[in-house]
Amino acid sequence: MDKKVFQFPKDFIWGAATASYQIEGAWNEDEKGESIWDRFSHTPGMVQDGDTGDMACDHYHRWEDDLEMIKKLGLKAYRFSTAWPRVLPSGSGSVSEAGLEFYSRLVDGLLKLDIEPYVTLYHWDLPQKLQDKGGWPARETADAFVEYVDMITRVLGDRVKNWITLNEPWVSAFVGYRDGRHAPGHIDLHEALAASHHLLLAHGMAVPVIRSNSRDANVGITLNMSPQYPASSSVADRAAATWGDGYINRWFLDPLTGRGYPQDMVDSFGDEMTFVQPGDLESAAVPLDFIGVNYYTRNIARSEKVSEAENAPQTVFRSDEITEMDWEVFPEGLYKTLGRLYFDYDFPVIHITENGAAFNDQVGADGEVDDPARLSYIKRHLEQVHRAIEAGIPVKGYFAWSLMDNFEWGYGYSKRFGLVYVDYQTQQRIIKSSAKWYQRVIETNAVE
Ligand code: IFM
Repeated sequence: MDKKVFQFPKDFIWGAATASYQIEGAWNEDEKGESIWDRFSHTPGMVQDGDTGDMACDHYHRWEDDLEMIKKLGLKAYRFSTAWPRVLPSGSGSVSEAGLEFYSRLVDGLLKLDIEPYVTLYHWDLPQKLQDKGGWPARETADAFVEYVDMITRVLGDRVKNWITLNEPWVSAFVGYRDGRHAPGHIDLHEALAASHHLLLAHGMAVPVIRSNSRDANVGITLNMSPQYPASSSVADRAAATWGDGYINRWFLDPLTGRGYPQDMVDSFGDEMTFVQPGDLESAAVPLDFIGVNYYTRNIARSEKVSEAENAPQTVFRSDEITEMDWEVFPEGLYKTLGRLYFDYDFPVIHITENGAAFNDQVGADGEVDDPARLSYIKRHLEQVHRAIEAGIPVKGYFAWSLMDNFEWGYGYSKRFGLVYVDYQTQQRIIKSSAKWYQRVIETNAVE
């Protein structure tokens, strides 16, 4: 039987993504200021095995070789983030020329190799000095963000044409300020809600600044999304799915698209939300050129409000295929998510700014890293992307997470998401078999 070939549109953008704290290292070099992740990872007990991003992939020093590697993989686009405390060590005020030059050289290097830069302006490394003044729960942090964005887009705006204001603000707000599993490690719902609001405000205020400093730029934001599937058809499970959707998906999607905060969630949180000021929600709903979506898995919602025995029999179960993050492999959820962004929320362009999987990769006796499970994960997700495009959904780009193994936040270096293996002792990079396969996908513009 003939193998099915999924041919992609000719201008489809094939990329891979990283983030500053996860790869750069050089945490206190040149004039770089301390970030909340430096502080958090240096606090005993916060990160698995005491790992820190002090050295990470040493990308700050090895960036030229890394760009060569990106070129070798055939990537058309590279998504990376700029570290706010590298550019403005105290978060506002004095600027680090060394920091600006680093990113300027990186952008020039990419353009020279004909690789399109996609720059994320905030991927969780808030300057610690701003956290000391209240962090994201404080409104002033949004103003400081605009100052930082103005600075960096003035310098890079002539060459960078694709900007992402924030990466996964839900994680910044709720995992950082409600669950305490991420920096700054607070456990306070009110703080998390205020943080989410100021992140939205920061985004909304930054967009026009980016547009004025970077002519003809495409500007968007990246959200993590996870479709919710009720575990049964019971009222309780369906309500749990609606709640999960409100929490993870609608809490940011609705205000970004002019619908304001979802009332069911406002009621459920029971917070006065006094931090919302007139005009804020208009500002947050600024029109965007694209939405970035990070998709990894779905959630099966099972109500804890009634006992298992009282609830209808569960009919939806997670499959046995689980990644090292304990996330179910569920490619169809990506199709569902893309459809929703277009049909329900009407975004004109969608980029998948992250998708990928952590597996326990090993270097074989031959020095190679064979990772068939990752290859299969990416392949099946790309098939869903193709399906979405066929259905008329404007998906224009796909960025694998991640270019290389890196610091996986609270899990330290224990989870490997890379297309490229990193030996953290020697900093040697080894191209995994999934990357070789992806290289072929890019070359042929098709998934086979
Ligand atoms: O590593 C992270 C990334 O920084 C943000 N999105 C999810 C990835 C995997 O957990």
